[in-house]
Amino acid sequence: MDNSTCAYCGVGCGLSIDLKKNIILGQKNHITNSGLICSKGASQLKYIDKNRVLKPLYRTNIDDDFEEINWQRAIKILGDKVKQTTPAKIGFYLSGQLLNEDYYIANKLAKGFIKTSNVDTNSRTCMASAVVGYKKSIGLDYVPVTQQDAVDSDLYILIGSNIAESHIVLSQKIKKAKKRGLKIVVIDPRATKTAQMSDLHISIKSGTDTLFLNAVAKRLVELKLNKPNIKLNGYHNYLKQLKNVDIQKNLKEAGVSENTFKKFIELWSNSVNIVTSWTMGINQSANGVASNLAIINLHLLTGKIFKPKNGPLSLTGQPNAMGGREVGGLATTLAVHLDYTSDNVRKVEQFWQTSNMPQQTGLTAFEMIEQGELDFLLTAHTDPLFHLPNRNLIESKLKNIDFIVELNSYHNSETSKFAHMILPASPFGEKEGTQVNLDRVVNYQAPLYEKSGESLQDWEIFQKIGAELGFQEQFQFNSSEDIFNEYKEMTKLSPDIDIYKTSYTQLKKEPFRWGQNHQFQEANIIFPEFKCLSEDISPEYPFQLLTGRLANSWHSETKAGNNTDYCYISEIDAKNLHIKSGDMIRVKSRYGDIEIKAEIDKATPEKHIFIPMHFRGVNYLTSSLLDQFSKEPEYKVAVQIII
Ligand SMILES: Nc1nc2c(c(=O)[nH]1)N[C@H]1C(S)=C(S)[C@@H](COP(=O)(O)OP(=O)(O)OC[C@H]3O[C@@H](n4cnc5c(=O)[nH]c(N)nc54)[C@H](O)[C@@H]3O)O[C@H]1N2
Ligand SMILES: Nc1nc2c(c(=O)[nH]1)N[C@H]1C(S)=C(S)[C@@H](COP(=O)(O)OP(=O)(O)OC[C@H]3O[C@@H](n4cnc5c(=O)[nH]c(N)nc54)[C@H](O)[C@@H]3O)O[C@H]1N2
Ligand code: SF4
Ligand SMILES: [Mo]
Repeated sequence: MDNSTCAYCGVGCGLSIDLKKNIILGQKNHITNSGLICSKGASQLKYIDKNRVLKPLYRTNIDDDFEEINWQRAIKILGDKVKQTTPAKIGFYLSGQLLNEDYYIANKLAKGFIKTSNVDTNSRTCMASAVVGYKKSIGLDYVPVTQQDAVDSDLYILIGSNIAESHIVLSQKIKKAKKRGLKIVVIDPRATKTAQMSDLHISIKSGTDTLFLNAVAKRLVELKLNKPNIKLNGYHNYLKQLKNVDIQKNLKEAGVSENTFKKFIELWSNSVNIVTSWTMGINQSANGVASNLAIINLHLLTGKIFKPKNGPLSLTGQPNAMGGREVGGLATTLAVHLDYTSDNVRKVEQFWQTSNMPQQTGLTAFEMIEQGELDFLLTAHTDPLFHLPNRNLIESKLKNIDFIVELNSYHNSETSKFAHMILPASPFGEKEGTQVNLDRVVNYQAPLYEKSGESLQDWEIFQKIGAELGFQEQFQFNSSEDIFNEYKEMTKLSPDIDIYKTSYTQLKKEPFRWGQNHQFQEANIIFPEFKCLSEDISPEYPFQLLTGRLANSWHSETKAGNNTDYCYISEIDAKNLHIKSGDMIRVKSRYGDIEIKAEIDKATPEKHIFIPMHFRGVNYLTSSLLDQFSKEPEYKVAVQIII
């Protein structure tokens, strides 16, 4: 049996793999999953050689077909393209699915040597609002709770988070905990599978969570339940602003009844230990950061934080979204949780033995492409054309980029339609490295097979590019472990990451949770202002579009999932519009339109349409609206249905 880690979601399950029998089981003694596993996790061996890119592919013009070329020629062409332009016109678009080692090398090459800070990741579309929320309130990008705390708490609140389909092993544990008395509240416009296992489902109007949460805060203060257990900067001012909150008005705007609100307040008041989790329903919003603050505030205000079984537990989606935050994969951090200050830049320059690094943050994911000024775009382990909002706009911008290179293991990504070069990356099973799950557990992912064809691990490709650009000396790593050793040394510069305490030898035996001894002395409590920026439904666009996940699919479905080409509408809307399950409909927004099969669904509320984000055309409908602080897209628009 080989031990490894699941390459799908942020839960971060340990795997026991029997290669002779070709089966994957949950690792029994693993700190996170204790033997549990979901169907995606158990079936990942079958994707290792399906539909693989096995050789470098190249074309001079995106209207031509790709031709196979050798590595040497590919890297020479790519290097020449980098040399022909300036750092400001170069962008690296990375992914929360890269391993730490791949991410670290990409960041070092781009920021340290190519000297561009335009290094961002698909995590911008995913949890950037949570990063900003934590940094503003507790001062650090640090998740101060674990999954086990949620399981052991008395009340688990899930806001905009459908763990029954997205964090399945966590949801299995929560289901079990419910049997011994754990209460569950789900706040989601849809009656999701998670809502179906809850004690209270609040079908909130999408985008209004800040209003609801501020109303809760005010009521808790009225009930004298404000008992902070840490020094709160700005507390006086916060309480003053809370006084102006009109509970009735907020509830009305959020579509929550007085009675439901009362039930929620009762559950909060009667629970000793409370954990709150949130995911895309909160983060992907023009008020994403505000709602993150509003959630964390409830815990700060009532002293339900920084102690076991309590606190705000943001759930990251991708397997190494956290690792990406930590190495510095966001354009807004330098490396190892260091922000861009001249002092920090100097420290990092010294560590990497380089000079003249960029002094400022770079372009974030959407901006990188929307601003349309790049000459060179590299994407690794992600498909921006599939996943960025306002696809018609993104397509028009991609067409103007002189050179796009994609690192992918599989054929047929949407971005590959606009790429000039595709470089073959070795996927899960053929690569080695580490990844960090949603509650700071560093796990080891084991190589199981030889690499196929001419594929290389992502970091090896970045290293080749580094050498071509003249940085052989700084990119001489012989193994993933070599890179990890340099990375862990670098974490000594970090304000909080103590990954330097572990090693490959130890990680192969058991995972390591970083930041165990971090002590918080104070936090900031900031009143979150709600801004009414989202598109509301109107007579012309009478349906609210929501997008999200299904249990057996993974994103663009190059791996798990199959043809998710349908949308959900409510029974009542189907009746009014004379739509039957299986009918083709046209869905149109102000930004684009698509054709899709309709399915009637009980979980979808009236005047809503739910399209699985796995449907590749989904982002023809979405808009360019971003949260102003985190630059995370909103992905929610008003649409019309045309029969
Ligand atoms: N099976 C599967 N699991 C996955 C993934 C996958 O592709 N497939 N992807 C992973 C990734 S990268 C991520 S980020 C996570 C995402 O995990 P989740 O965020 O749990 O997944 P979504 O389906 O996007 O769910 C978002 C929920 O928010 C609700 N929602 C929408 N708008 C609002 C709002 O304004 N307020 C509130 N309160 N709720 C709202 C939606 O109805 C939906 O149920 O899943 C991870 N796990
Ligand atoms: N409308 C809407 N849009 C969304 C969302 C939503 O909820 N609604 N969610 C957003 C979120 S949270 C996320 S995380 C994104 C996800 O969006 P993406 O990151 O674009 O989705 P994936 O399909 O996971 O893309 C991963 C790519 O990496 C490739 N790959 C697999 N293994 C390897 C490897 O080892 N190396 C390399 N180099 N490549 C590999 C896969 O073939 C695939 O093309 O979508 C975002 N977009
Ligand atoms: S819950 Fe997530 S990490 Fe665990 S097996 Fe399923 S997909 Fe993998
Ligand atoms: Mo995500």
